[in-house]
Amino acid sequence: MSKCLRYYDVPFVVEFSRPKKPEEIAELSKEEYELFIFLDQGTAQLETIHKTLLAKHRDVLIVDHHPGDVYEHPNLAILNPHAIGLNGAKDVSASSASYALVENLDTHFRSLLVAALVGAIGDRQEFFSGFTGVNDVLYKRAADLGLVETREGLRLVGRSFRPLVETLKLSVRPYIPGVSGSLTGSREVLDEMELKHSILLDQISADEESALRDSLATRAGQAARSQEFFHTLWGPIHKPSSELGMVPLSLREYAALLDACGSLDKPEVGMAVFMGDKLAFQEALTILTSYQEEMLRVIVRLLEKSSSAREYQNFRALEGDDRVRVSLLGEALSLLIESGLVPVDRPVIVYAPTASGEVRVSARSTPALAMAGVNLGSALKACAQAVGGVGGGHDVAAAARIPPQKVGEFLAILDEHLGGRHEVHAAG
Ligand SMILES: [Mn+2]
Repeated sequence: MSKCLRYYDVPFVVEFSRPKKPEEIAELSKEEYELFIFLDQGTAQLETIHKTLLAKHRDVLIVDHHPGDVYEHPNLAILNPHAIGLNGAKDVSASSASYALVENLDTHFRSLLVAALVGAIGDRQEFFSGFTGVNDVLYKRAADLGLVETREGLRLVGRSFRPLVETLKLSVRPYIPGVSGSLTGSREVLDEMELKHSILLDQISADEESALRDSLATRAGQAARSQEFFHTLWGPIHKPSSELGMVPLSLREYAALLDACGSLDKPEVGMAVFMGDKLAFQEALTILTSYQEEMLRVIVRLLEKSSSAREYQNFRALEGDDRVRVSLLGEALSLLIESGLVPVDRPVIVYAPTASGEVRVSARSTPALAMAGVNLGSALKACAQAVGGVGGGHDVAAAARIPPQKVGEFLAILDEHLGGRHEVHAAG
């Protein structure tokens, strides 16, 4: 969207935020801008946007892929896949939707297909079987235009820019037991295969790469002998035909780079990379390393906690703590699931106190559970509201913030809600 505005010489200001709260949107209405664009949010906030911005006849554009009721208003343009019968949770990310919009303005924006797919991958919309829906259309278009090339391989971060021993040691997707976080373990794997520690993953032969895959899988042991682990470790690697920085990255690595910048409160660095800033690229790579190191600490902490996971009839709950960065717990849970280290026969949640005195809840399930009717977004929204908190999100990934004294009550209500007994009432 920024590239589009810049191309047409439209001055603009970008602000990165979580979905805005009502009072923050009210604050926004004091700004003198002619147009407000909400990306990857806005649908769930439409009522507030209506009362504040639209009521003052300010122009609003919403490009979003979260579910919610939409309606027409003379000052509002909204593009949301859910409003036209598509599934925003798996077929369209906010970046795919933004891309669709700018491509309709001018086909020269087609080079941005790469950015659209990075967004879809970052939103975990690339499945074992590939992309679906709009994302699949965009992927095929990118491949046809020669913008992206795909081959099978190890889907680790750092293929072209880190010594292989570091690539292994820093791997969080998947988390490889005995290797991730362990320099000794990573060295042993390479020594057994007589591979140099300093070689790049991009430099080894295809045979060596599949042998490395097998030895990583063996080392990871029983816990990682799952479909999830295998497909997270090995699969299609998409490489763009032109690079944004000094080293070639796969689309998945770009997604990891952006996610790292966002998670460590430097989203503007990730954006600068995509706007073509080469200096920012170097900084982003450094942030990526810090992020992976931090994520390893969170994962290890969560793994320690997973032995004491509480089993409810309709979900499993891990209690985190504030010894690690609480904002990374949801992503850590996703990574543990993808690494086959947390079973997903039912949804899993993790909760922990935040610095602001609330309890943050992150919930994850699978497309299979979503197909069976489990909707975490609506469940967390209803159950958080029932205890005086806020929540929402997609069917397979959602989050909530609740008052600390209401945790027990929230968990009980959530169990009832997910069990299909939708009468939400206070416990007791
Ligand atoms: Mn999104």
